[in-house]
Amino acid sequence: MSVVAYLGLGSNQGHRAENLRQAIQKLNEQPGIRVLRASAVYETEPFGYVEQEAFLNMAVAIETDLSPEQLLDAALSVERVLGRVRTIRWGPRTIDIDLLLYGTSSVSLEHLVIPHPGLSERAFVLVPLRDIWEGDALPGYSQTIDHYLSLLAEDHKGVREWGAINWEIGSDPFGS
Ligand code: GSY
Repeated sequence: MSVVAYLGLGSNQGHRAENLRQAIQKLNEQPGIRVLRASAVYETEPFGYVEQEAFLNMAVAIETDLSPEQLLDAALSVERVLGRVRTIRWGPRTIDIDLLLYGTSSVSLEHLVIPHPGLSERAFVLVPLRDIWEGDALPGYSQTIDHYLSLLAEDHKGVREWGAINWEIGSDPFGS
């Protein structure tokens, strides 16, 4: 049985747009994953550890036959292929792939929690997700994306639309 899941992607090292584009392509090449929709790309101020470069963030909707843990393994393998090295916990990264939502399911394991905890407090996740979310209240949360965004103070938003990635034909319109 297939499920629609939502992933958050981020990059603040190297060729950020190219990292995002390759991540989407490689996710789409994984057995049991089909990318359905992609949000716009947003440039976002770093959250948590602020002494690092700005991120590019986006979100994708996928259709998947994989279980949540298999999906996590697939996301981690795409991160590895794209050269992600885990050094400092909140530190810079070539690519980060977060499992945000998996249908309406909740998962609570030591290494995997879905819906993603902190989702409702992070504009860099909520704004891209709003582009592609087909629903009302977020599963596991009682309210809509707009509601949670309205609770974030202006100076905690730090999210600017940056462009779009044409991941389907594999081109890079930015060259930066
Ligand atoms: O949680 C994902 C990695 N990450 C990000 C991010 O993707 N975007 C922004 N703006 N800040 C972040 N801090 C971390 S950690």
